[in-house]
Amino acid sequence: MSTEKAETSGTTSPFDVLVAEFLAAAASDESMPPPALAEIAFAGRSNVGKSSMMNAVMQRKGLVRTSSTPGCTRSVNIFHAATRGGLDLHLVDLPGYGFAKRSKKERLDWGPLLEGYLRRRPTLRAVMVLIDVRRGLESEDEQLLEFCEQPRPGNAPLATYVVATKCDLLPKAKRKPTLAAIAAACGRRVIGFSAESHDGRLEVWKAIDRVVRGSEE
Ligand SMILES: Nc1nc2c(ncn2[C@@H]2O[C@H](COP(=O)(O)OP(=O)(O)OP(=O)(O)O)[C@@H](O)[C@H]2O)c(=O)[nH]1
Ligand SMILES: [Mg+2]
Repeated sequence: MSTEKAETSGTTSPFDVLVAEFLAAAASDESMPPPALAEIAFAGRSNVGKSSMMNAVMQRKGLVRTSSTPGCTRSVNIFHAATRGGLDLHLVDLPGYGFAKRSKKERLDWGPLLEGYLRRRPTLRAVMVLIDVRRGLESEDEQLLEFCEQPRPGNAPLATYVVATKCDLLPKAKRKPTLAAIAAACGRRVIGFSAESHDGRLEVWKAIDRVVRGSEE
């Protein structure tokens, strides 16, 4: 199990991540570790920046494997994180969708893994749906949001958040209007994020905090 040293900025925050470690990788329902702590999952199109966002959220470089080639994350990867403010939870990296170059067999194998995890994981509380700020919400993202918002028989409903990643790739002056346009188009609040600058990290942790402490409205 790898526990890396936190990147610290000098000042302390309740959302400093004091513990961040890999817990388990599951390629099927059967190999999923037993449910324990509350889980927050990161989902979205291949290459959108799910694994990079998790490293930024956990203040670790290279704990979660990332790649410039789409299709990097191929199983449900569960990490344990504990914050200075007392949150103790799992962050879950999911394989991306919309990657046409995968073999047909792989595509067929991953659908049920993702859907099964989202539907049946009793400890799953929220899904962060990541979109590329330059592309906005695409039909597969909308389908995923709809899927996550359907009732989960026997399990608590999921909170969903739309996170627009790679905001650093937009000129500064375009960030606010672009986020506002995406929010207006999908009728939801959108959190802007950058794994490069860590912009949006606090907002993400505040959302996670509300969900995990049960004060989600
Ligand atoms: N400029 C910039 N690049 C980013 C950002 N987030 C991710 N990237 C880059 O985008 C590529 C994909 O990042 P990953 O985090 O591996 O993406 P992923 O969504 O986990 O991809 P899959 O596991 O293939 O589904 C890498 O080259 C990252 O360095 C960001 O906020 N800004
Ligand atoms: Mg990944």
